[in-house]
Amino acid sequence: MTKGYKMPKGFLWGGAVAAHQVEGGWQEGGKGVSIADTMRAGENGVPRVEDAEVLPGKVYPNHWGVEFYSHYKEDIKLFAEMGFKAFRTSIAWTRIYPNGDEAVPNEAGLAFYDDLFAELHKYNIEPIVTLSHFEMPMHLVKAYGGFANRKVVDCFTKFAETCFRRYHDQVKYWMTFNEINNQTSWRDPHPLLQNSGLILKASDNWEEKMFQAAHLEFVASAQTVQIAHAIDPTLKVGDMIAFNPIYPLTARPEDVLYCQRAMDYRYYFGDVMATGEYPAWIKKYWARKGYDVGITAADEAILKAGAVDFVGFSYYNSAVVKYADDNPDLDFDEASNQEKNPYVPRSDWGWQIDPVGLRYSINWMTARWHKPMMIVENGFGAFDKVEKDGSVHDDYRIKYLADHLLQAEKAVAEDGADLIGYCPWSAIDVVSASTGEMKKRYGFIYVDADDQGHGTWKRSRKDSFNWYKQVIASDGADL
Ligand code: BGP
Repeated sequence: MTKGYKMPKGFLWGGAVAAHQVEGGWQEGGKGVSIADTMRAGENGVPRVEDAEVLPGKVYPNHWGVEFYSHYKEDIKLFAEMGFKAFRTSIAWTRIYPNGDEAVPNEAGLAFYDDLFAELHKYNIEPIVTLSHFEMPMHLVKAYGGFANRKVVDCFTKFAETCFRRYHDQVKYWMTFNEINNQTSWRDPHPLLQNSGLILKASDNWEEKMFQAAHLEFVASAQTVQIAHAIDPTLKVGDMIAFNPIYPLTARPEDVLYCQRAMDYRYYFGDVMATGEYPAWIKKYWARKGYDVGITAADEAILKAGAVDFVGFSYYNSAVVKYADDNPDLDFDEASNQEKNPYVPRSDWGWQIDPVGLRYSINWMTARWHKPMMIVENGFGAFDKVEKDGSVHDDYRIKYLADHLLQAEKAVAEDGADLIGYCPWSAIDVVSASTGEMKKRYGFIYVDADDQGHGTWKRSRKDSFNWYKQVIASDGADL
């Protein structure tokens, strides 16, 4: 249906995936073992600390993904058919540095991405690349403790530099760490392993460790921005923030104030990466808690000189908080972030569906960070049903995406936001990051495979495929 809005000329219409969720070929071409390779099917995705190994007899869905490693030409052809102008994926760190700390990169891994990017350019599709999407080499976790250790900052920046030198002619848009701020909602040690490579002991203060690791990721990211610009000033490096706006449950001033703190807490990551500085409140917070985050004067200079060029973000849902009377210090607790919003529906996985929240989020980020923005994930995880003739009527997905796109278009047309691209999750069905399952599907393209990795891997077009094709062809006018 035509709604009267259009995205501007040159807008990067595309789709997104991550290497570990699609590629498979986990031992092809000299690839090493990453954190994602230890993720088991159906066990809530993220590996348990004690199980962060590849054990015989267990099912590890990222070992095959959707076999993109061997099917990428066929898949890119389908992306081109939809009219993609951009495609977001990640480079599996373990293809380039199998252990993460080698002196020289792995040529076979580098060559794979040469071919992948060349294939995209054949169809004038712009690659958008995340450097770290939950894919740290397992060796860096075991040998150094992930981002608990400054050695890993050097390993990451070396990996980034290798990628920039090799691919700067092919790839202009880069992002450093996927959903870097998700660590605040993952108080359990396992997800911290997924994001920053930390394995925590029961005696550790998870929050202090999280702030310390995030700090080293900020330093790594800021150095990466500077390295990119030195190698090729035309490169654009962004952060990647998991953005779900938090609303106060009521207009009670305490609820509103607490909500403000919740937003500050979840999005200080974006503050540091966009402005190069920590906000004042967080330093007070650390002092009150007695945390030593280990920030040096040299680090502060690096952060200041390495602010990102754009803000990449994912948007799936919104959240609601309520102030508790026994919390005068406004300490943010993720448990307070689980209130149900009576005004919005929920998905089969309980995610609140809130298109208007996307417009609000874009405007919030614009006012706060003053950067160009790119939606690098937005989508609807659902059980898809394949009809006898092979078709998939995913009208629920079309509705979700159309409703969200309309709000993004309004943010541009009515509010003046500088939105440069839209890459919904996911370009093709992928293994779910939080559940390790295939049955939570997001793609425009159906892949015949189940949670155990059984199937023909045949690709087919869902109804949303044809819908998105028409959206792109009309620059977003025809939703
Ligand atoms: C984000 C991740 C993606 C992706 C998506 C959907 O958190 O960056 O990797 O998977 O969410 O989440 P899920 O697969 O858990 O439904």
